[in-house]
Amino acid sequence: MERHTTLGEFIIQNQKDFPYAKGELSSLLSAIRLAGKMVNQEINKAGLAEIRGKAGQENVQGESQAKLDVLANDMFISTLKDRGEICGLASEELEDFLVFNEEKHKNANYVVLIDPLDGSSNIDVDITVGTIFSIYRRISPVGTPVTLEDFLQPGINQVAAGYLIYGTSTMLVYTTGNGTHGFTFDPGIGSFFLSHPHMKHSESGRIYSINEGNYVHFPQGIKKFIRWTQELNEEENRPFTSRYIGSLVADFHRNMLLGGVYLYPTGTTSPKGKLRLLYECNPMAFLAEQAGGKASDGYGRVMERIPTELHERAPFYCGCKTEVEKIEWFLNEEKTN
Ligand code: P6P
Repeated sequence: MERHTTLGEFIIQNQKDFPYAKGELSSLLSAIRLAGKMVNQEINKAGLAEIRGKAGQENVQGESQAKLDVLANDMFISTLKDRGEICGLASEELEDFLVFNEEKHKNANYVVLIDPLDGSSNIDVDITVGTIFSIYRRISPVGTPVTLEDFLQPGINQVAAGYLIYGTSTMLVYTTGNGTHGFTFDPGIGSFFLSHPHMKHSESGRIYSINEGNYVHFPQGIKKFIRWTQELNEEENRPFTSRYIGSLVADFHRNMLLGGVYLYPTGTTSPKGKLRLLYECNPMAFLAEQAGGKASDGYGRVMERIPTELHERAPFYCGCKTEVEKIEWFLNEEKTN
């Protein structure tokens, strides 16, 4: 049986793909890999250790934090800070960004934005959760303290993005702009092995993922799209199948493998959408586009939105190109009527 390539070997083999790489991005990805293994270990024993349930505090989003949210956040911050490749980090769990300005960080070129544990409300009920990360080159001068502008870059500036999915198996999926590749963790060996090279969205799919409990709050265009998916049309392979896990990483990963589209529209409870542009939309959009899919805010490429604040939200439609374009069509039809 052919031996699979490890994540470390893959990164080195593709070192040339990293812009301006002097091994920094490789080292940064290996730090993320290490932190992912540590979080994975904690998640797998959540039911045993006293790390389930609420941490008794709220994050900047006003959401009550699970103990594992805090644990995962701390693990990624300490592991990434340990390396000298990043000069700052922003986390969905923290109000403000962190400045890393020890001696070892003074020549650092990169910043990381992270959602340390996405879908964490699912942990106590043993449903798949994930970590999402996004990496940019700093735009402020090297050697100076990182600034807010380094984090408020459009998604098109990302140099790398990815997620860890803690599911029936644990995987790390990432892109540096040369395709989207998936690595499966072998706990017996303690390494990630290349299991899904060049992951691809099919042109069209027949799964739609949305929380239909919010139907009354959806824009008319989204209501029309949902009704469209439910009409009988054998030629267009309809009706669709509804699959919604309540964990973006899990829904995204299944839709990329099986063909589908994920929707989180605006609504009265979330007038700008619920998902965070910097920590969720942009990294998943980068991965989707690199896999031949599409990621839209309903009217345009979500990665072209210019962020104005760290925790801003955006409507998010992501997956197979055909269905994302159908959603845009319905929303634009509503706009022009
Ligand atoms: P709702 C998790 O909080 C998350 O950000 C995504 O992972 C998930 O898809 C969505 O929110 C679930 O939101 O409102 O359907 O519970």
